[in-house]
Amino acid sequence: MVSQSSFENVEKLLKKHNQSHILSFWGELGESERKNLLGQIQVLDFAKIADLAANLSTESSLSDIDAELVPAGSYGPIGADAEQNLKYDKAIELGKKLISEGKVGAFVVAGGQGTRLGFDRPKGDFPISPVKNKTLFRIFGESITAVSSKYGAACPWYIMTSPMNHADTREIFRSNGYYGLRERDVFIFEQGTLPNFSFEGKILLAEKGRIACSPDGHGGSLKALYKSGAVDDMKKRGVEFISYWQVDNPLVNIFDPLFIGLHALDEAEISSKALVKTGPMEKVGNFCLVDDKVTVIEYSDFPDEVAERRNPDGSLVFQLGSIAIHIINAGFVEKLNTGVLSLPFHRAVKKIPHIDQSGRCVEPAEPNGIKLETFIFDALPMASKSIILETERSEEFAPVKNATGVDSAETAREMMIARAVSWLESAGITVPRKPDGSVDCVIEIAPSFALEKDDIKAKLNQIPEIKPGDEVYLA
Ligand code: UD2
Repeated sequence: MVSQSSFENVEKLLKKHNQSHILSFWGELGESERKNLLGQIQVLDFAKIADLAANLSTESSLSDIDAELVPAGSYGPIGADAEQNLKYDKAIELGKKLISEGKVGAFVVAGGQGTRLGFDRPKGDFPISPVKNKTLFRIFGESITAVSSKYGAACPWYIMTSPMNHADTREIFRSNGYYGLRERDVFIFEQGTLPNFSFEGKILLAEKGRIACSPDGHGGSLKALYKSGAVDDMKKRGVEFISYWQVDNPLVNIFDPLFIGLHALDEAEISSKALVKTGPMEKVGNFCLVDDKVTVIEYSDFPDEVAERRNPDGSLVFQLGSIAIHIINAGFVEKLNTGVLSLPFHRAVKKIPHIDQSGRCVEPAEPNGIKLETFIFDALPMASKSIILETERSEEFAPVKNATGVDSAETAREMMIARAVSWLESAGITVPRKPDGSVDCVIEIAPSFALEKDDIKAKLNQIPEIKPGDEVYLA
C-alpha cells in the first residue's frame, strides 16, 4: 500500500516543479496503479526536467558556434597513401590480435520503432538478404559466429532494446536459436525512457495512472550498458572495446581489424567511421571540430548555408558524414557513468496520444507535444581522444530506413548484391552482366563463406559458374 507520507512527498515535489496535474486522477486509481505511478514519478530527474520544461519551446540553434565550426580530419580509406599504409598494417595486426584475445564485443542498438519502414515488429526481424531473405538480426548473428570461428574467440553480442520491443526481441532471439551463438554470449537489455511533454512543458499522461514516455534515444545506451550489467559482463570476459552499430545497416563490418586497431593504437576512447556525403543534404550527422573536439552535428541541426559550403575544388567543406559506427572503450562507458553523465536532449515535435485534464483520451491529428532523445555521438567531445576513419559506402553502409525510395529495403538489397559482385569480381570470378552493364544475377554471400573481400580467394573452388538470371547463395 502507498503510504500517506510517500504520497505527500511526491505531491510536494510535483507542486514545486509545476507538474501537479500528474496526480489529477489519483482518487480514481486502484492500489497497484497508484504504486506504479508513484514509481514512475520517483525515478524522474526533476532538476533536469525543470530545466527542460523551461526550454522546450526553444528551437536548437547553432548560430552561436557557427563561426567556430571547422571540419574534422580523418584517416583516409585503406590504400590511399603509402605512409598511412604502414600504420594501417600495424593497426590491422593489432586489431586481429585484440579480436582473437576476446577483447572486442559486438553491440547493436535496436530500441527504435521502425515507424518510417512501416514494420511493426522489432526492426532487426526485418527480412532483407537478397536470396535467403535473412533478417537483419540473422545477418549480424551469423557474422559474429563467423568472426568467432575465424579468430577462435567467443565474441559476445550485446543488444539494446526499448520497453516497446524488449519482450518481442527476446522471443525472436530465443526462437531463432540465438542465430548460432551460445545463449550465454548474447546479452539483451533495455534502454531507459523519458517523459513526453506538452508544448507548455507539462508532462503528458498516457493513462490516468501512467506517464507518457518514449525511449531515451541511442545516447541512452551509455547509461543502459552500465545499469544493465553489460559493462560488468564485459569486465568479467575481458572485453575492452565495444563495436557499436545501428540495427538498420546490413552491410556493417562488425569486427573490422583496421578500425579497432587504429582506435587502440591512438589510445582513443570513442571513435567513428565516416563516409564522404552524397551531397550537402544527406541525412547523416556532420563531423566537425568544436573547441578542438570531434563533434557530430545532426543534419537536421546543421544550417543549410554551412552544409552547402564548398572548397575551391568543389568538394564540400563538411563532407564527412557519420554512419553511426563506433568503437567505444568499455572503460569510457564506466568513466562516464561514475562521473556525471549528462548528454544534451534533442527535441522532436510529435503527435502524442494522451489523457487530457478532463480525463478524455486524445488522439491528436496534429503534432501536440515533444519527445526528447539523447544521441550517442554527443559523447564524442567528452572523450580524451576520438579518431575518425573514412570508409567506402559500397562496402559498409546500406541503411534500411524507408518503405520505398532512398535508403529503403530495395536500395539496401541492391547494395548487398553489388558488394557481393564486387568481392567476386575482385577475386577474378566472372559475373554475368546485361548489355547495359548492370548485373544479370542475384548473389548472396553468407558470412560463414566470406566476411571480407580477401576471404573469397581461399574459396574459389567452391564457387559455381554463374549464368545470366541465376540466383546464387554462397555458404
Ligand atoms: C541516424 C543518425 C544519422 C546517421 C544515420 C545513419 C541519429 C540522430 N542520426 O539517423 O546521423 O548516422 O543514422 O543511418 O542518430 N535507437 C535506439 N533507441 C532509441 C532510438 C534509436 O536503440 O531510443 C536505435 C534504432 O533502433 C536504430 C538507431 O538507433 O538502430 C538509429 O535510429 P534512427 O533510425 O532514429 O536514426 P536516423 O535514421 O534518424
